[in-house]
Amino acid sequence: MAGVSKEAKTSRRRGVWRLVGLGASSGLLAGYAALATAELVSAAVRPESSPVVAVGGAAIDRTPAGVKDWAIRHFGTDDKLVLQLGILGVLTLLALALGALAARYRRIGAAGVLVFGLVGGLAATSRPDSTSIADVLPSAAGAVVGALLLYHLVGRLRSGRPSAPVEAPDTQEGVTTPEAEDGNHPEVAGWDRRGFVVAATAAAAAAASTGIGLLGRSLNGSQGRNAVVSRRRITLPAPASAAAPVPKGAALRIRDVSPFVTPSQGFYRVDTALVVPKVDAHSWRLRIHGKGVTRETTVSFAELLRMPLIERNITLACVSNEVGGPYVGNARWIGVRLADLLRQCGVRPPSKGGPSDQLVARSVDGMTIGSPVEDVLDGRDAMLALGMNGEPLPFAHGFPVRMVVPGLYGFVSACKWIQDIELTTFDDYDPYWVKRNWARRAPIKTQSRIDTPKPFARPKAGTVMVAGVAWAQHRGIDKVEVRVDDGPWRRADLAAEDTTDTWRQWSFPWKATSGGHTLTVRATDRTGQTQTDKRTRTIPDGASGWHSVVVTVD
Ligand SMILES: Nc1nc2c(c(=O)[nH]1)N[C@H]1C(S)=C(S)[C@@H](COP(=O)(O)O)O[C@H]1N2
Ligand SMILES: [Mo]
Repeated sequence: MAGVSKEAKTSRRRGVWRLVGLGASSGLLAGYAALATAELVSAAVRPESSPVVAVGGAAIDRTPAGVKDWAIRHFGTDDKLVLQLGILGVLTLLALALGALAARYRRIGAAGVLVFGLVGGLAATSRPDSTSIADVLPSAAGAVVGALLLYHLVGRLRSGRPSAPVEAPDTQEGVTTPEAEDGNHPEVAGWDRRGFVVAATAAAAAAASTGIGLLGRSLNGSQGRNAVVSRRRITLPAPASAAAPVPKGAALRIRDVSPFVTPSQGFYRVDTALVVPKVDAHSWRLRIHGKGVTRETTVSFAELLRMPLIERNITLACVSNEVGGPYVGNARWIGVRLADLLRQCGVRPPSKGGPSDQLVARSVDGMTIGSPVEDVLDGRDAMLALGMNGEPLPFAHGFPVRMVVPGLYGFVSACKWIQDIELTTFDDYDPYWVKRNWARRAPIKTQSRIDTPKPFARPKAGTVMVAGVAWAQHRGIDKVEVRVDDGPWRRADLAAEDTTDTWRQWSFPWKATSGGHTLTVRATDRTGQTQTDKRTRTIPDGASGWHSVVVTVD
């Protein structure tokens, strides 16, 4: 650089930064235009083929079990939103970087966009629910639009300079001209400002309007219209075997205790689906096949509706529920007794010589969930549920059909959007969660929770109602005890029992004295087992330990 004046050097440096900045902006625009295009095309193909959804799904499947468990615990049902925002954040950074790179190396930058398209396309076609090569289309279209736009925009940054060689590839020359005639900033004299602004504005407007259009569509939920219509047309018949009326005393009149029946809207949701599957009940089929199935069967929704239905209250729990956590709920389910259907297919339990000991349920979105055949056939009310709390299943809870097995955690029993049941063995097949280090067999652990007072509440001295729920599905709750600080365990009052498959409310009138106190609860089930104080993590087969709440009495 000998002989170049200081000013010229500074000017050159500023010019480079400006080029990088404009390049990064071009990258961002191209990136968003690519995403908008991909989303638009995915709306036509199917929502799950969107690169964000596909890459997100692939990320979920590859997330280490511990991280996923952490995400479920910390973000709850928002875990998916957090993941998608994270993906958008990463894409934004990558787009900025690619744009800056493209300002210097135009072809490489544009090629980089195509590489992202390739990643998105591969992710979309390798998702378990992908059945068609058409799933690459959103990523491919997005990548082509993004690459062309980036190429064009970055080209504007260097063209328009009369002396510039035509398509001078990848040089910085254009920016170093110290003077410009037209009064533009001298550092970027060589760029086609008008062309850039026009193209950038057009791209931004197109991307923004597509984005708004897509938002509107997702808000009014026009996706899966057939599924919505099919759900609206369903009238659930009266069950052949109704649930016994819930005893009057099963629901305590205490504020802040979990209601005995959890409303569907408030029912916890845990699954790996970034887009809730919208399945048309009309075309839905369930296939039952595998080892020991002598009569392979495919049933339709209408056929299930014609079978004798059972109606039962069953408390569902998630293995990711921490002690004191919210992932447990009690609903009234209506459906077909699974054992009836399996017997019609010739399935026998292993204890009667049947060759299969694992029932693998497969959902439309590729989830696999394995349950012990013995449990499903042992007389408990395992069912293919068609309804929840008096209406067809909500989409988020598995419409049109899901499994529910009393006593087993959801990840080993409660397959939503089910479409296939395969009889196999635990030796031969590891379902989704087992591949990720969760247990093969996971009966629900006896648990109890304090719903009120809330942690760090400040009740007044005097009688304070301590209350909550306890569950030990299919064994039943026999006793709940409460301890204040390090005092003796004292029996809580138990609400009436509905069935052994449902949770039980409890209450304990506490003579609270002022100061800080720790309230602890434990339950004992009908087998005589008292909930252990040994704290374990949720992985691999559910958390154990006692729930405590610290309060300050005024
Ligand atoms: N298809 C599908 N079914 C699924 C899951 C899933 O991720 N995909 N998650 C399971 C888990 S871990 C639980 S705890 C229950 C939760 O059911 P809910 O969301 O209706 O409460 O669904 C089970 N069924
Ligand atoms: Mo779960």
